[in-house]
Formats: sequence, C-alpha cells, structure tokens
Amino acid sequence: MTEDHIFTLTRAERERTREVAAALAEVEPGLVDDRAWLDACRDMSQRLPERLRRRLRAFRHDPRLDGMLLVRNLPVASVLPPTPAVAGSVERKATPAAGTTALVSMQIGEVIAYRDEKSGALVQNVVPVPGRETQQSNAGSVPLELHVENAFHPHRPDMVALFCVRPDHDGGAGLRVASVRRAIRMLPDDIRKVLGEDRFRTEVPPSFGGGPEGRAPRHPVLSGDFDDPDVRVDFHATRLADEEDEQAAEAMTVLRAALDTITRAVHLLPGDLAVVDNRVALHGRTHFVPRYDGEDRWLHRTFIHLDHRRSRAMRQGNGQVLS
Ligand SMILES: O=C(O)CCC(=O)C(=O)O
Ligand SMILES: [Fe+2]
Repeated sequence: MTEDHIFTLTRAERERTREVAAALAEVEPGLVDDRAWLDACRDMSQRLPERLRRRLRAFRHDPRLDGMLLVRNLPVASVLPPTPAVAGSVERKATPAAGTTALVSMQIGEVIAYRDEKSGALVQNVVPVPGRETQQSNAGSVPLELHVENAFHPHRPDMVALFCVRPDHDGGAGLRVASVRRAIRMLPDDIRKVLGEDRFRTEVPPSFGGGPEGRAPRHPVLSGDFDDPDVRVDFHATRLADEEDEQAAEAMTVLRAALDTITRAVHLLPGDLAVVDNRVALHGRTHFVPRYDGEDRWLHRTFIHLDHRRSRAMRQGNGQVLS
C-alpha cells in the first residue's frame, strides 16, 4: 500500500507548532472546555504551519482511499506526568499536548463531545484501565473490534483525531484503520445492495440511555453513492434487524472479510496524530499488554464535526457538547 496518508512535519514546522501550542497553553483560564479558550484555539489554529493547514484542508475535502491522515512529528513534551489509569479519564487542563490536539482538530472543523460520554470533555484520554482489559472500549487491551465511532448516534463524529502522547511498552499496540473506499471494490453488487438497506441496528450504550436490545432504529450499513458510500457499522454493536435475515448476515460477513484484508495497523509514536474520517473508515486496535506503571500507552482523542449547525438542536447555548 502507498504511504500517501502520511504527512511529516519538518523540524521547523514542529517548532512552529510548539510555539503556537505554548501560546495557547497560556490563554486563560487554561481549561480546554472553556468557551474563551476554545475561541482562542480556533483562532490560533490559523497560525499552524501553512503546509499542514493546506494538507488538513485537502483531507477535509477528500480523505483519499485510506480515509485517514497520519500527521507525524508534532511536538511532544520531554517530561510527562504518569499515564492516567482511571476510567473516563479526560484532559481538562489546557496542556500543550491537549492544545496541539485541539489546534489540529479545530483547523479541520469543530471539536464536539457528548454529554453522556466521558462527562462531555472535549479532549479525552485513551488509556488502558486496570480491570477493564477485556472490555470493548478504549479502556481495554484485548483487540478492539473495527467500528465507526458512535455508530448508533445520528450525529456521530465526522472525524476522530487520536494524538499519541506516550506509546505502549512493547510497540505492539496498533491503531487499526480500514477504509470502505478500499473494501468496496471487493464487494459484489448484490452484497452492496443488501448493505444499503435498513436491515441493521446498532445498540445504544447504556450511558446514552440505551434500552432493551433490538429497540435501536434500523439503518443501512452503506449509504450514499453506490461506488463510494459512507459506512455505518460497529462489529461489536451492530446486529441484524431481523435475526433470521440470512442475506444480511452473509453481507456482514463478506464486508468484514473484505475490511480485514485491507486493514492497516499503525503503531502510533509520540507526536503522531491520526485523523480518521468516520464516514468512510472504521478503526479499532490490536491487543497489547498494559503494565499500569504510569508509563502505559496514552492518546488524546477529539471528535470533529464539519457542519456544526446540523447538531444545533442538541447543543445547549450553542456550545460544543451534544446532549
Ligand atoms: O486505542 C486506539 O488506538 C483506538 C481506540 C478507539 O477506538 C477510540 O478511542 O475511539
Ligand atoms: Fe473508537
């Protein structure tokens, strides 16, 4: 596979970004979820290196075949606090790393969060949590199934950004990314047709008020253009709307097999920020072994909407948080 999903900052560009992030870290009140700080972040994102801004703009227009952009060589601090190891960990403080994540995200669109997830914080921590190893969530360390982020949600993120602050110990953790743009070529027309019908449901997690199984609305897995569709599926949470629907079951199996053959695993290094287009690509994670010694894998995550107005009815006071 080609490497045209990778964009590497030069040393000068990295230092420029470090300056912008440092200036943003000084903005009062130094809290990510504060409106004045976010206004400054949106504004200061215009000071990111021009070549990076151009690449982000191009990615927003067309996420290419991979549906992912991997920005490398962003600035990271030489000294870091221990990796948090608690469930629901978020980054409220406007550290340079949180700022860098928010700056890049705000240059793409609007950073958003959900009141019912990670307490509505805009920059969240993706860290392994003791006792949650086998959970299908970002706190786990068993393989995390390929998924569209918040596939159940009518206003799921358009993009997901993951910034690596600290890698895992053994270099085994891989962010898995699979684009439907690559997989579609392997799907026969009759399979695509079934995937394009309302024959699926995605469970709503209890934190979002999910009711008894089967109540979630029916939806298609593929929608839009027949040859370049959007995808909506979570291989852990999406079920057949009708359990007996053998054609739909077969279509899911074929889709999954196709995605498996084109999935990339990216081992994120400190200073790497992956932007996944959540409309055309799924993501997941390979298995890794946490040690809970303060040095575990640590990512900052943001969700991005490209059309903020569309979710206005769910955002109190025209803020960033959907409820
Ligand atoms: O840990 C990862 O690399 C990805 C986890 C994930 O799916 C997420 O945080 O949304
Ligand atoms: Fe995810």
